[in-house]
Amino acid sequence: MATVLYYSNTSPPSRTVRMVAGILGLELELRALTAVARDQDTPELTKKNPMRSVPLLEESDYCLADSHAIIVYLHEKYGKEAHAHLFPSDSRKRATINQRLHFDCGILFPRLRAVLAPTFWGKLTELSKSMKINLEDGYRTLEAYLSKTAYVADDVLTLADISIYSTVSSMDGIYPVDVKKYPKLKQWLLTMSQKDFCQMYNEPGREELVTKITTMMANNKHNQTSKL
Ligand SMILES: N[C@@H](CCC(=O)N[C@@H](CS)C(=O)NCC(=O)O)C(=O)O
Repeated sequence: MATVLYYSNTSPPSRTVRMVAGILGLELELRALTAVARDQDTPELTKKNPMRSVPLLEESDYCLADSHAIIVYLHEKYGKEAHAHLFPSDSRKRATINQRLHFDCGILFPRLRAVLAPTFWGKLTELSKSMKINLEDGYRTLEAYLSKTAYVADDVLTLADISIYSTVSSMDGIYPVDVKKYPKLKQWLLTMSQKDFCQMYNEPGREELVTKITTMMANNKHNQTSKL
């Protein structure tokens, strides 16, 4: 049975799923979509995923959306003993990882998306004050987590690091993490960026997204001033 992933390279949550699949040694049948062009809105895909988002996982007649739900499913289904630390069975450790995953899904990623969407629509020319405050607040929270443990939820790498890294490595390219204010976060970003699975499945898409966003902001500015 093939495990199909509808994804986009520039999409942070898509990269999360590819990183976890890579660690688990699971081969994915990849179907690339351009989310900005709304490739995911076809009737066929809308039926499979009413949220009309990427990533989307499909195994026979089973479909699952949302990277956070997908990585937990993949770990449960395909994880071996060597992968137990990524999502341990200890109730409190698992609860902390779940909290961090919800933090990424409900707070961090929407704050990045709030920058990406208006940029793609041709509206945003630079980060607003409130966008910067929201990104800073995310960095501050992560610095606090990383002051307690070496990784974001534990002293070892967990699913939470992989999920949060795809989001924050993209944020860092658009609004750099200040090493003086957030030294632990900066170090964690560096440590994560050197891992094989990040090099292989995150960094190329992250580069592409950051270049696209910074170029589009400059173009938006040019287009808006030339209309004046
Ligand atoms: N919480 C979701 C977020 C997915 C998401 O918003 N993906 C973006 C691409 S990065 C997308 O599909 N945007 C199109 C849309 O939401 O309509 C996840 O983790 O999978």
